Amino acid sequence: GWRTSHLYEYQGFWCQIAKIQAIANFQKHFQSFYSDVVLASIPKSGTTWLKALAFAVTNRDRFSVTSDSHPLLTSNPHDLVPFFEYKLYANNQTPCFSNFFSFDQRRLFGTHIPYPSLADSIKTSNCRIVYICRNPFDCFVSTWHFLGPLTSLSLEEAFEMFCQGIIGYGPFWEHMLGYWKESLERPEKGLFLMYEELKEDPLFHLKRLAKFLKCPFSLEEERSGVVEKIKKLCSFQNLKELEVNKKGKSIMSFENEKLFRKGEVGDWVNCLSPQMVERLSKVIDEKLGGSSLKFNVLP
Ligand code: PPS
Repeated sequence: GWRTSHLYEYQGFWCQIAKIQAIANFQKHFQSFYSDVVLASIPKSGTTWLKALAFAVTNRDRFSVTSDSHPLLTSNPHDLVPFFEYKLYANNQTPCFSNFFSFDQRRLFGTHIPYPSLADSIKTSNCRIVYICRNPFDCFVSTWHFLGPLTSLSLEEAFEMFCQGIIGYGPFWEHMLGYWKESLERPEKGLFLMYEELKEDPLFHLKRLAKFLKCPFSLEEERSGVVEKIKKLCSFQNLKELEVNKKGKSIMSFENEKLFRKGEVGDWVNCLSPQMVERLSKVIDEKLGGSSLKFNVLP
């Protein structure tokens, strides 16, 4: 691929050169089980939140969500649900799955890799894929706050690159459309969640998630408030205040505390000029207007 500000084009998406070997190893070697769950997203779309929710939901028979020793109280979600490209296949090691999962536990993985570049066994097996999508305005602003200080780019330059599709694992429209199409074509295999919808009605979407993952909440659970407790356990406020999330690094060299900034819908109004809003609206219209994918951009 060719170089644009540390990102290279690999299999049609933008990627840091340092990650290419890990991704290639994952593609070549990963073997999925039918029971696996892959949580996919473009960065800064709600990955950490989805990991927490899916972990709490699928492990609630092992770890009561009301327990004082629930793993989410002492581990960052990224340590419970490893990324293929940042954890399992990083450093060119052969992954040690037993560091993350006991043999009888359902495996949950995270990834930012676009759908067409997933390991074949994920696409061909019966394992489940859950995608979380966020409106591009907030996605850009979140990325800017996270990565901006680490680059020499101005806000305007970073924004222009984002609009041209030059962002890790982007273009964002191709990333979203790849998983969107998959969820429409094979709804039993792919679930498409929206950050904004999850914010608006977490209980409804948590039930959808549990049903999709074949562990629906029983009436008894609903009556005793288990769904509500998972919502609270995984809420932005709760996770942000935990000691474990105020220190340490769970994704490469990134501080855990930086994973919890505002956690709101519509913060882009505080960052983007009217011209920027117009520019990105046009890009969204041009690239996604023909699809049935639509965003809520206001709280
Ligand atoms: S990463 O690095 O890709 O894993 O980051 P990701 O988790 O996808 O995105 C970070 C943004 O998600 C917000 N966040 C949350 N929102 C709601 N609920 C919970 N529990 C939660 N946890 C993290 C986080 O604050 C980032 O968004 P912004 O807009 O920057 O606040």
